[in-house]
Amino acid sequence: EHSERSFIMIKPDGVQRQLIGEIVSRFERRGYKLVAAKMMTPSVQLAKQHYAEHDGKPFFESLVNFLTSGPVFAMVWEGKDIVATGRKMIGKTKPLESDPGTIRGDFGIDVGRNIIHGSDSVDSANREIKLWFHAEDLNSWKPVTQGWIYE
Ligand code: YYY
Ligand code: MG
Repeated sequence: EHSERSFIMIKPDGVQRQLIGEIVSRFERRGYKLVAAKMMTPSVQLAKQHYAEHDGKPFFESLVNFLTSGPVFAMVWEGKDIVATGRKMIGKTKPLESDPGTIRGDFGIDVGRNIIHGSDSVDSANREIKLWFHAEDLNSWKPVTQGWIYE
């Protein structure tokens, strides 16, 4: 119950701009549960696998270069409708469409420096979580606040 999970990753620009705390705080305050997190610099292979759907597109190479340019903060968040809600909290891909109040809309300007990634479907989430985390690093736990967040 309420066990949907999403892969959320603060990209190198978000880490450099010291937005980890701000972003983690937004998900915590919303009521979502952190089940895994790690800081790491992704390999080119991992970045290419992660963005495999964009292989061949004009921005693919610069996207992979950007993602591997420094540490990212990779996370798994859990809760009711986290995939769709996470995308709303992140904001749209196109800068002109990323509304104020969203992470991209509050902190970013350029599409190639858009601070954060979030899975776009439950299937993508499952694929990405497997790609970035070992199963034993996903923590199942019950926050004491649960009864005050879910009816
Ligand atoms: O899922 P989301 O990150 O919102 O966008 P995608 O269409 O999956 O593209 C992945 C990533 O690629 C995007 O976050 C920035 C980059 N990108 C780009 O640099 N230029 C584009 N025209 C489209 C996407
Ligand atoms: Mg995407």
